[in-house]
Amino acid sequence: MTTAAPVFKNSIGGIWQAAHDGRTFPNYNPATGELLGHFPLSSSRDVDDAVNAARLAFARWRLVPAPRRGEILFRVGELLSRYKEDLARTMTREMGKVLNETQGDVQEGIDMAYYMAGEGRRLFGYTVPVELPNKSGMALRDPIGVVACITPWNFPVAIPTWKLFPALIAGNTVVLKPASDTPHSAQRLVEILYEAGLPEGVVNIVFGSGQEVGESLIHHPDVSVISFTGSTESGRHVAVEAAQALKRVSLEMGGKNAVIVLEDADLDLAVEGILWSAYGTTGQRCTACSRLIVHRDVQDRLLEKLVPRIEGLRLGDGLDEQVDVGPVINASQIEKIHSYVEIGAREGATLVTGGERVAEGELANGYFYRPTLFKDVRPDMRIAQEEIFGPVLSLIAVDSFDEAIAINNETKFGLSCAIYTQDINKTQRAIRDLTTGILYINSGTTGAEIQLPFGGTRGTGNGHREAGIAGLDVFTEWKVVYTDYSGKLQKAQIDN
Ligand code: UN1
Repeated sequence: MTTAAPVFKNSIGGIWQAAHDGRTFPNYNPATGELLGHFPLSSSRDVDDAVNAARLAFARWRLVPAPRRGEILFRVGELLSRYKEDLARTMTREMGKVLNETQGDVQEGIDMAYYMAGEGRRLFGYTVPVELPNKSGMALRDPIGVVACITPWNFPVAIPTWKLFPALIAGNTVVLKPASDTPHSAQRLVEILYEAGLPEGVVNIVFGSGQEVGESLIHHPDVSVISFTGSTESGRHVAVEAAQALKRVSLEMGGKNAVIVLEDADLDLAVEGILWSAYGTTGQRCTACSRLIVHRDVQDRLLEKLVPRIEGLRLGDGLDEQVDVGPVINASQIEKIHSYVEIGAREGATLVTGGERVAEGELANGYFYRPTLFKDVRPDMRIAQEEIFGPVLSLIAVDSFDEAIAINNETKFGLSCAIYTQDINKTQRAIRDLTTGILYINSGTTGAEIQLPFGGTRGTGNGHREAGIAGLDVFTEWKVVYTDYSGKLQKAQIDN
């Protein structure tokens, strides 16, 4: 260790502690290269301890009445609001996205805290009439046990809260493994949970690599549920491994989300939505727009408006309020983005703007990539099919609404999609025919709110949803109770 950068610890059973073997890894600012801190490079022994602490805490936490659990989440919401600015700055420093987006990220956590806190007084089950007299039937939600949450770097507070808060309100306990590019935001979140009065061991955090910490969590016999958000490649691996062990898995992975602009669209409105959803968060959202499907009649007019706006986006350190687009997360990500730009050029797409790394002046030590647009993209090109996770947008021109729908539906993903049209009949067809988990009409592909289900079709996930009431399904098991108060044996399907 070379500098005075702070050294952080895992939280296991409510106690902050170093990894067993004392190893650490560094955390850097992607805008400046500055060393921010050191975090434990944990091993399977640390995971064992964390899962054990969560298992012990489960025995008590499941018995805490859900409204009481909710009170803790209300306090978490209050504390997240109080620390919002500070947390947003911490996040911008380690993740890169601009301050108003990191504030939005924390806000999603606040929203989720209050929403799930309220669930403490609902957590609805239901009763249904049964076939026999003097007998009742009801279904209620049971917690499952220890939940492993494996979270990505692009929403360092929001995504952990989408998993933790429903898991907690339902009575589960958690081991959180945050992405190693954004450990500090997750560390602060866990500190805040304990400040709000969470009992020891109910949430544990173990820092380290996917290979070691992630693998150990997936294989641990006392982990009952795995909730994963990240790349398709890693998600597939989690699914295969967890299937062997018959564990419940929720996967939220990639997207190749399209904005469809029809010939009757309000083009000025469309430009705003495209800019925000393609280049906001430097394109690093799973909901980011990376395909622009445009009716050929309006392509030139749209480009006239759009290209100068893309070129006017200011790159820089997200802490600077004049900046629109921050850096990408790390060296391998910027290489991946650039390699896709080269692939696009080789495939015959026309580069309209961008297509290069920027490393001059103040940007010299960061991972900055010029917002990029390709046109003349064919739907079967790799840049139109594969998730790039960066500020690269591919324009595909079409001759009809039918063609736009078909192209939208022909990727292996199905998270989000947007359509710009003023024709109410077309919006109804869009609702019916677009294969997508989330559809936006006359706004961009990002900005899902936490009270509605979040997730996608096809290769985006495995059928589960996060957020909203549906978000509880991953973390609860339905238990059905029949009570026979007739005082005699009644045989269902025979006596009735
Ligand atoms: C993600 O990119 O993984 O809808 C989540 C949105 C945000 C969440 C994105 N509320 O863009």
